[in-house]
Amino acid sequence: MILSSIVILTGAGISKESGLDTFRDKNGIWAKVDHRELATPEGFEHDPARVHAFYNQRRRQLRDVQPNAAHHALARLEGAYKGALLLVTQNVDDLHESAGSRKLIHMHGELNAGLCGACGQRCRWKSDMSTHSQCPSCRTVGRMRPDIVWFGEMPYQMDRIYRALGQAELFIAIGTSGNVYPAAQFVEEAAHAGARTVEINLDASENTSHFDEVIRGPATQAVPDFVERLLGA
Ligand code: BV8
Repeated sequence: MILSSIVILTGAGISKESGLDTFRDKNGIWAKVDHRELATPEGFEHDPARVHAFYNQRRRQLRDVQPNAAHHALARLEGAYKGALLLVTQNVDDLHESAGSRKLIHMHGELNAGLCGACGQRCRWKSDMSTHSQCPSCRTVGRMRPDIVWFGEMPYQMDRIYRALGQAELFIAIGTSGNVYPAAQFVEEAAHAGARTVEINLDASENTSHFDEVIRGPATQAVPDFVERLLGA
């Protein structure tokens, strides 16, 4: 049997049960702060110290959280699945790689990475960052920023993602509200290419109606069940 190629998109909901906040749930991150002040280049330009503090707090939090059963199930799927598989995450946490996922794209960047505004080099960054931080490549001081894709910026590896969506026979979206573009459009790209589309989410998302199958429930239960179903097929 020709094994299908799978594209998986995850959002903040897959990390919720590991203790990380989502964005648009009632007590989500954007309910407390305005994303235009903290997750845009203009916001960083206007008050870099405040934006650094926001990301430093979230980067520090990664030391205290662990991947959950949903992250581990996706890593297991990658290891056991003989067909092509690509995991695209909107999340900036490191829980997928901690669970063992390797065929992974962080389309919105990563908390554990820095980007130099002077030389454009990206680097691993696990400690606090400030307006006094120095770029390890060009040594410039004061031009480091979190390697996070902010609103109005182009997400990473879009060509590779669209190529995978164009060849997908199965597209699964997990823990995302379908509010943010271009990620929210991936289900339509995959469907257009003939993929079967499945949404695994706690609540209805903005684009639930685009999916062939909808599985309602917490990721730590629904994702391992779905992976067993897929591997057992
Ligand atoms: C771009 C980094 C173009 C920051 C993020 C009007 C219409 C259409 C588009 C736009 C528009 N105006 C502006 C735009 C473009 C904009 C956009 O989409 N805005 C939205 C608000 C309308 N998009 C952009 O700017 C993007 N770039 O378009 O560039 C371009 C073109 C050419 C040249 C240059 C540029 C860039 C967007 C990236 C922004 N950065 N993150 C940070 O993390 O600090 S976005 C941010 O939202 C996060 O990355 C997050 O991942 C993403 C999406 O959120 P979700 O992951 O879905 O999380 P959310 O809380 O929303 O939902 C969680 C879900 O989980 C819920 O449904 C809940 O029910 C579920 N859940 C909860 N618990 C569980 C669960 N599910 C299962 N189990 C559980 N236990």
